[in-house]
Amino acid sequence: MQSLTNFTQHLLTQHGATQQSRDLALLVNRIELVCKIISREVNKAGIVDILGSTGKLNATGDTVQRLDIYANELFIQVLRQVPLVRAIGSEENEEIVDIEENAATGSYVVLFDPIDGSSNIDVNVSTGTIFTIFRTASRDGKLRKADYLQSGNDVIAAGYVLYGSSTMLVYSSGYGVHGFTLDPSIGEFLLSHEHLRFKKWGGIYSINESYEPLWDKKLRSYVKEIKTKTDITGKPKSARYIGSLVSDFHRNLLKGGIFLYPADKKNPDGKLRLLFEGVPLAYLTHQAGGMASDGKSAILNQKPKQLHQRTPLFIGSAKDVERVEELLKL
Ligand code: P6P
Repeated sequence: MQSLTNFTQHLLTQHGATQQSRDLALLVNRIELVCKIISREVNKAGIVDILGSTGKLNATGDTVQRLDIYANELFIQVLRQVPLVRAIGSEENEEIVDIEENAATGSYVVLFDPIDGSSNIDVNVSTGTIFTIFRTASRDGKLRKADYLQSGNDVIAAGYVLYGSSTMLVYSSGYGVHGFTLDPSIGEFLLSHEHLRFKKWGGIYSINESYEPLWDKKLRSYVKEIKTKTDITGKPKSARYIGSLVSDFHRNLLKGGIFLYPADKKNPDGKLRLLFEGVPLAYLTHQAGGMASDGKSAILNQKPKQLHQRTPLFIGSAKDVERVEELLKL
């Protein structure tokens, strides 16, 4: 019998019908709506040039936009209509979106990367939406940096939607990590992977090895080690790197592994963004018994100074991340 547990039912069962759980149910329900539309559009790849302008006009005469801009605008349009949302941060927007009309009712900030890895869409490689929900720190209706430059320890909920062979919502609000698979025939995300956990040691490593000439020697020694030395799992790791963070992360979550995007000569602070990628995935990782580090300390403890701040990222099976930190600290 197919699971008929949808996100809202699962959340309210876990949290009880508290005010915060009802708020979260509404916020994630809106995120689900946008992601169902993105899923529909992503699956049109090949029929419509969804990364360029189609050159076609829609019903109201607007030129249909590139998908990642389209997704970004849709997220902002949908979320700003939720009175609970005080501000929105997007990887596509340089500045925070201050929703002044919600000053009296908004007590949440939603940060998202609308389509991480969108350049993969036109080669039919999976991509993902990543989101994080914070409560505002301010209580007087004003919006301050402290309301959105928050550390991962203050996350209320975070997750991603993976547009892959199926469309999956993977999310946590502090009670473990759970996966919901979209059944397009009924338009519902239904519980399919409850209590996802990282393996202590993973059999996979994910890193872009074309940058090896840019790495420092300690990182080189780690990658050499995992290709040869048998660690507690008894065998060297396999390389899997899709170039789409959510896909690499999701596979490693299900099968065990470590994803590495280090700082290097080209990206001295790393390439990935702390608030839009590092924090939400580190939150999920912590909830799933894994570890997430910038090479020196836990991602969750980082105090963001800018909205688009970058960070090195070592994330996944705890024992593997511990080993990287050990070697990088030598
Ligand atoms: P590189 C996609 O552009 C992205 O932000 C992540 O999804 C992905 O993990 C990473 O960049 C890939 O970067 O430098 O290996 O192409």
